[in-house]
Amino acid sequence: TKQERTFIAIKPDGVQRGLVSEIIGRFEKKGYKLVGMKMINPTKAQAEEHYADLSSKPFFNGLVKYFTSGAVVCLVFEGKGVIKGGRVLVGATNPSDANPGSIRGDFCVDISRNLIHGSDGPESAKAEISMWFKDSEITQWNFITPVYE
Ligand code: YYY
Ligand code: MG
Repeated sequence: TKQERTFIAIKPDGVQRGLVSEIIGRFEKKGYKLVGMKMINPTKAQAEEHYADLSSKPFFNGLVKYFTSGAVVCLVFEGKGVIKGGRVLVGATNPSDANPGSIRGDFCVDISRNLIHGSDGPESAKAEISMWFKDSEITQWNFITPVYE
């Protein structure tokens, strides 16, 4: 069976605070398969495209400025229910509402510096993966003993 995929990005504050390994580790240890990974400095155009659905929001310009303020780690994880399950690992958008045990719940306090992005559904996952990754940048490998069918 073809497994579901999601796009995860560690935003500039996550990189600057040394949380890259912590964040990737949580997804790995859950049992999701890391199939795409790269570090980039997003352009303004990329940030605006990635957050296009929020362009009318009052926080949009600040969001684009934040996302382009440093290095971002772009990740693709694969696995059973990874889109929804990834959002659970990420936690609520506002860190004040994010449960302890989630990444936002454990490591941040401000909605405008909330460390991490995760796709919110199948359509956005598909669009975001193809926006940030070429097909040739997605790797092929298999678990010897799968954690799911
Ligand atoms: O998917 P998620 O990141 O949890 O939230 P979105 O509603 O897609 O908003 C994207 C991004 O925008 C959010 O992570 C922080 C920022 N933001 C904000 O700064 N202020 C808000 N009131 C809502 C969202
Ligand atoms: Mg979102």
